Amino acid sequence: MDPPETARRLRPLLDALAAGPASARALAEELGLALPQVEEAVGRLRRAGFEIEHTDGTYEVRSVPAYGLGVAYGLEAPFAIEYHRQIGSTNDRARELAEAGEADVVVLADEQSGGRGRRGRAWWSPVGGVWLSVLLRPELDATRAGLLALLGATAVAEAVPAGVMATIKWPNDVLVGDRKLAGVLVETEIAAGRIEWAAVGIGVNADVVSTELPPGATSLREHIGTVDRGEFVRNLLVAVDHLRADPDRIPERWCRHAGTLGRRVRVKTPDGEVVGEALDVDGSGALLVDTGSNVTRVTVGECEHLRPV
Ligand code: BT5
Repeated sequence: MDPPETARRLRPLLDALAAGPASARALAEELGLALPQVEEAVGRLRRAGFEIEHTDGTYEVRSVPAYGLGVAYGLEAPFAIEYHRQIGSTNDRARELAEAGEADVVVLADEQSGGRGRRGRAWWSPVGGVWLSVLLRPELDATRAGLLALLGATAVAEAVPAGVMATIKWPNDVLVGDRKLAGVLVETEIAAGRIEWAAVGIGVNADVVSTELPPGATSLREHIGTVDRGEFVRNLLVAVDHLRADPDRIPERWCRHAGTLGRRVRVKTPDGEVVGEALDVDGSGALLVDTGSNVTRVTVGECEHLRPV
C-alpha cells in the first residue's frame, strides 16, 4: 500500500498539469520538489493511466483515465484521491489515514470485498459502483455528529443527474421510489467533546445492473443508462466540500431532498419505537416526530416510512 503522503503529493501536480503544458523545471519550482521527484510523480500518473507527453522538457497531458486518479484532474474541491482497484472497506483505509494524521483525503475503490453498512450489516460493492470515504476533520461539536450522515446523503442527492428523482429517508438512505440507491456510513473519533476526525463512507449504485445488487436496491444505470462515474464523483465531492464549509446549512439543504418530512414514520431507537409524523430535523440532524402526545427528538434509529392512517 502506498504511504499516505503519495495521494497528497500528486494532487498539486495534477492541478498544475490541468492548467496547461508546463516545463519540468517550472513544476519543480511551483511544487517545491526536486526534478527527480517530479519525474517520479509523473511516472506514477502514467502508471495510473494518464497519457503525458514529454517534449523539449515540457509535460503535457494528452488523456486522463475516466475513473480512479483521473477523478482528481480538474476537481474543484481540495481533496487528494487515493484510488484502489479493490479494497476491503474504504472506511477502514480512511481510519488508517486518520491515524497517520491525514485530512481531506478521499479513498476511492472500484470494488470492495468487505463493504460495511451500519450496525455490522454487509454492503454489496460490485465493480461499477461508487465506493468512497471522505476523511474530514470538521470543526464540529460531538453533539452535532449526526449532521455528517445528513451531509453524505445530501451530497449524493445533489450530485444525482437530472432525470433521477432521488429522495432521502432520514437520516442517510438515498432512495428512488422505495428502492435504495445509496447509503452512508459515518465513523468518527471523538476527543474532549469535539470530532477529531470523521470518515464519511458513501456507497452509490452508479453504473451497476440490479442483478448484482440485493433485493430492494436500484442503481443510476437502471434509470439513465451508462453513467460517467468520474463526473458523478467530482460533482459529489464538490457538494461534500460546500456542505462541510457551512454545517449550519446542512439541515436546510437536506430538507430540500427529504422524503421523510410530513410522513408517518416508525423509528426503532435504542430506547424503543417512536411512531408519528416526521416534522423536521434540528440543527444537529435529529428527527423531530409528532407522536400525537408530544414532539420526540430522535438522534439515532432505523426509520421506516408508513402509509398515512
Ligand atoms: C448503509 O448501511 O446504508 C451504509 C452503506 C455505506 C457503504 C459505503 S461504501 C464506501 C464505504 N465503505 C464501506 O465499507 N461502507 C461505506 P445500512 O443503512 O445499514 O444499510 C445496509 C443494508 O442495505 C443491508 O443490510 C442491505 O439490506 C442493503 N444493501 C446492501 N448493499 C446494498 C447496495 N449496494 N445497495 C442498496 N442496498 C444495499
